[in-house]
Amino acid sequence: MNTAHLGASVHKSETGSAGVAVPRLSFDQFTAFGQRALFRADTPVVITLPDDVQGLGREGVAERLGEMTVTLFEEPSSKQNTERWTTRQIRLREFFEDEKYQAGQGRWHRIVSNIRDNPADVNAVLGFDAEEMFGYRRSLNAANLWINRRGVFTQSHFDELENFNIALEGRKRFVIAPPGFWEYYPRSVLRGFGDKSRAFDFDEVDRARFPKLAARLAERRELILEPGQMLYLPLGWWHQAESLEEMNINVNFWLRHPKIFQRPYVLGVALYTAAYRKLKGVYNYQPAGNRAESGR
Ligand SMILES: O=C(O)CCC(=O)C(=O)O
Repeated sequence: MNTAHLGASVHKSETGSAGVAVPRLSFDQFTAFGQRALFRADTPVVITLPDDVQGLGREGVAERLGEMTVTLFEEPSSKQNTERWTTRQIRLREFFEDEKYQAGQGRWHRIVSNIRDNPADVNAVLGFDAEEMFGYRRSLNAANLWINRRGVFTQSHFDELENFNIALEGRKRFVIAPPGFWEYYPRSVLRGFGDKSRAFDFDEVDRARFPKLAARLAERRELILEPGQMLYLPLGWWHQAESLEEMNINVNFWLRHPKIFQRPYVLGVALYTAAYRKLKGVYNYQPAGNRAESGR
């Protein structure tokens, strides 16, 4: 398989109202194709992990990492929320055990904790040697553990890094749209929201308010990521995610890549936002334990 093949399969599978279908690769196809070729193809792909890769679910994660200090994010449970997330450090066990972290109480809670400094834990949670595969320990890269309950929604945004997102427990629905900046109506760049759209939810877009979005969203991808699957989400692509199960556990790798220089708005927003977050003490995805309480 080559890059052109992936591109062609994307084009052929256009389906009108549901946007563009996402190519699916077996793990063997992914390794034959190669990570670098995937980065060049620059299109979202779902990869099925081999059957013998057994990642951990809730019980295994709680048993192995229960005493770990992780970062808990909190925000009002509204898809249209304009407030920053707040964060604090807790023991992971507390998240699993305390009912206040269940959905449905007006607040959304999620663990998003960068555990890149604990490669043995990353490998144990996933069931394979992720450092060998992704080289995530290089500077600026991240290996994040995501845990939350049903309904938690991540508003539309883009990241400045290549992304592999692996589902371990629970299904997550993603809506993904091609790179672009002004046509996505970014929120205030100066206030550190330049990576987020004023159209928070691409499923419910006010077409009169955001007319330029229609053309981009015609090319959107909609998919449900199932346990045992890995999503490749290219740098600069817009995305949102909604957790569909009582318990959702994912690990994602963010990997820096020179592609960022081809998307100057991504680079500009990333540099500004990193400086802004540092100045304001806003959360910046460093591994837990190295920083104090902060907000996003
Ligand atoms: O899982 C989520 O809620 C969001 C995931 C995401 O934004 C990412 O992997 O970059």
